[in-house]
Amino acid sequence: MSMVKATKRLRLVLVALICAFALVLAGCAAKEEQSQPAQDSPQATEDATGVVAPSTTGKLQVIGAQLSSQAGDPVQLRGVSTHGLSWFPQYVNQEFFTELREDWGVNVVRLAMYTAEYGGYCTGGDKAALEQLVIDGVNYAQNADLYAVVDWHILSDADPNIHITEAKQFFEKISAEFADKDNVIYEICNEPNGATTWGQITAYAETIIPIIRANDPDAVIIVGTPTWSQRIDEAALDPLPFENIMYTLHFYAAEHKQDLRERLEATVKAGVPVFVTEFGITEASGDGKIDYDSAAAWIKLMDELDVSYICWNLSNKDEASAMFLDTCDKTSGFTSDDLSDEGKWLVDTLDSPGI
Ligand code: IDC
Repeated sequence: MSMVKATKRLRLVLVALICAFALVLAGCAAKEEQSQPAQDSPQATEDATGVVAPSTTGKLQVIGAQLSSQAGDPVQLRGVSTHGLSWFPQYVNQEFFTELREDWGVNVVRLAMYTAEYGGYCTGGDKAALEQLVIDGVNYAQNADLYAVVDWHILSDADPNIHITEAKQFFEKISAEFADKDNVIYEICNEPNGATTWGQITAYAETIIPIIRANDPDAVIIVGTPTWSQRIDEAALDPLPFENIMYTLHFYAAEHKQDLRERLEATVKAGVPVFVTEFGITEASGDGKIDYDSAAAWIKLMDELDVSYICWNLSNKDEASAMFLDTCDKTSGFTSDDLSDEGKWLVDTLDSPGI
């Protein structure tokens, strides 16, 4: 080999080495950048499954309109609601709640305890059994790293004052039970309706909230609004005089559309904290057709506003809002073949990691 050729080859080898070294350095820098958490983003509190959870966000608080972690970072909860606990108690089990967290990627479960319908707490239902289901549900949720919403599910009893005596007893007992837990959120009246005014709801809330706060001084408490929890605007005009309060908005996407979305947007942008503790993508009956376009518009808006939301319902009832097919009698270990159209839509929407 000539001297010139050898020098050229040496130069080429050197250049290649320098390039390789530069590439390695650039790679390291990029990796370092990726591993830096985005300081001011809510993503900073996400864990390995990609959603925020009690173990990383701790006891929740409300800052302005925003549900927030113990440290003050914005938190969005996304999850599922049971059907009535008297109707479908079987889905309250540890295996399934763990699966909800790990495979479905949710971070909140709502425990819907009807007060007046079928086996209702205030209309002859088994109070002790229902309380135990709520306690079990909160414990399973805690073990699975989920927040739990304890839902006093008024419906045909349109005014929460109708059963205020039972509500006082229930919330006193249950908040004493949960006083040391960081994963509990109280929803004190699902859907006031009929002629019930915000003033009547306020009177009820001003009785119940201090009872909960006596045991659990900072708990987040969610308050239903008139007209099946659609009139968050009325709550906004006359907010409750307590910290860590949120107001309920519910929608069923095939019936409730742009005007209600505009109400949500205006209310949240005005600084009022709203939590969508129940929604479906069907008609308001919980059955009928699904409206995927309206559902997509709702999800987009709630995600943009960082509003938390919980989908109705965990059951295999023969209705379109049930997550499971009526032919499926499993209580855990679900696969996508077990899901209804709404169930499939939900796991797609949540980008669920394991189902
Ligand atoms: C529905 C259930 C249905 C049950 C009925 C009882 O899906 O199986 O028979 O309650 O009245 C709500 C309520 C919620 C309703 C749901 C669908 O909070 O209890 O569940 N819905 O109708 N508000 C708007 C819709």
